[in-house]
Amino acid sequence: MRARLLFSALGLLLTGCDTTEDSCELSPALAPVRPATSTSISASPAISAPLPVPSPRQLVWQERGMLLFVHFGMNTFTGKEWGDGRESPQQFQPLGLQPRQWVEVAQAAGFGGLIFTSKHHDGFSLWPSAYTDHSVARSRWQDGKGDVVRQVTDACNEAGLPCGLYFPLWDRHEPSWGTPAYDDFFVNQLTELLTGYGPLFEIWFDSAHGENVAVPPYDLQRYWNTIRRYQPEAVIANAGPDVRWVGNETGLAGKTQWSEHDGRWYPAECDVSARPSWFWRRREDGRVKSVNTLLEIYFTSVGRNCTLLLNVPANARGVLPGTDVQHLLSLRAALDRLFANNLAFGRSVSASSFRQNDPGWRPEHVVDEHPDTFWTTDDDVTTGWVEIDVGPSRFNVIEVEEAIAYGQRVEAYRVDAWTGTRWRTVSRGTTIGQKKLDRTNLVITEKVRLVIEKSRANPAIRHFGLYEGSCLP
Ligand code: FUL
Repeated sequence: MRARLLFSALGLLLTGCDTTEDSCELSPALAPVRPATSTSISASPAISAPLPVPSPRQLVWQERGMLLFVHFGMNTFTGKEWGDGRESPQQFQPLGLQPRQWVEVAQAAGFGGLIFTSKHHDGFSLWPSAYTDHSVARSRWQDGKGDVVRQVTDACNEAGLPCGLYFPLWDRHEPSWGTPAYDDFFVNQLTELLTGYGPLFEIWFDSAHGENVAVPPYDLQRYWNTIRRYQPEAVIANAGPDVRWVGNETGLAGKTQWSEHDGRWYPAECDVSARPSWFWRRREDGRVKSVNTLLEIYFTSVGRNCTLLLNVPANARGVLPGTDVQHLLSLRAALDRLFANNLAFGRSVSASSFRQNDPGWRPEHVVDEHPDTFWTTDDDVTTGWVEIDVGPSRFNVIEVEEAIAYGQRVEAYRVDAWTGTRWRTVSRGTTIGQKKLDRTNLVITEKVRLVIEKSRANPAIRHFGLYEGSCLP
């Protein structure tokens, strides 16, 4: 009910997924109807991990699924994407800043956290930094006494929504940029943010620079040490050791997607804007990505072992614009509807084998909806199958998850459906990881099997789901 109440509180009428591009209706769904999970099931026993594994902070981060990115700052008022740092602080004048609305929308739409631009390349700091003359303290907004970072972090903390901060390496206002003194400036500002605003779950370093800009030798290790010192639970993304950029800004991960990278655990994040630009521009109010496009992005990011960082900019009033909000809530409704009924949940299961014949690793764990139980085989067994008797069923979406706490193992898999006389392959793929979503033609069957064809170590599968979606991109 919570999602519904918030919809009406936000004064939104959700009648369709998109009046312009989408062909099928998406009315708001109730909160997801997940099958009840048995609390009596305890976690599967640990297994050895001969591969790189996530740190605790990375593991928590990879469970977050979707994150809301909010771009807001000087560019919101100048209409630029990259300010040059010579903008007058007087131009920053939000008339009705409401970070609580951002947080309500993020929670209603099911985001696992919010990341906010504490400053952008123009260097205009949205908190009253003691280390620059280019900040909200020099604006007329709230007589120069305002602090946007405070308002955003407070709103998140009050609502229990994890908050992260975007922070660029390239500061076009700061005179010391490009000299060794810049590292001190950078660490000083970073320390203000890390120590003054409560817990932060992610620091998003933007390493973008203009085309002809000579990138100076930033002391990244010192920046990382500062974050570890003051916010040890925060992941450091992009120019950082915990989270890597997927390599484009379109929300598109490769079909083969390893969280292991260069011999270490380094999962990918897909950042993409719901609009053509990262910052709000009135002329783009009619160019918000359709719900179908957002759903497609969900499949190609979250559904390919990545975290999705989806940007919705706040407008010049300081609120998330109505169309964008409507699309986010409709996306949530579409996801809730699609994943409400796992046809494999609780069904009877058999497997080629399971580890030491110990029930802690039995194949039923792939359909128990318990995040900490999994099916695995003996150490030397790197292929195998799990068969699920689903009863008369129709599906067109397959969801598979590995127990990534023990590394990412599977290199090739397929899903077969029983035709009545033989197995027919309905989907095949390479990597699985945190989550893999495959779309298929409508499959009508009574039995399904997940076949692990190749794995770097004994496979460890924690979840298998089958769903029927009527409105898939
Ligand atoms: C890029 C920036 O240059 C864009 O303006 C935006 O902030 C995006 C998220 O990262 O690299």
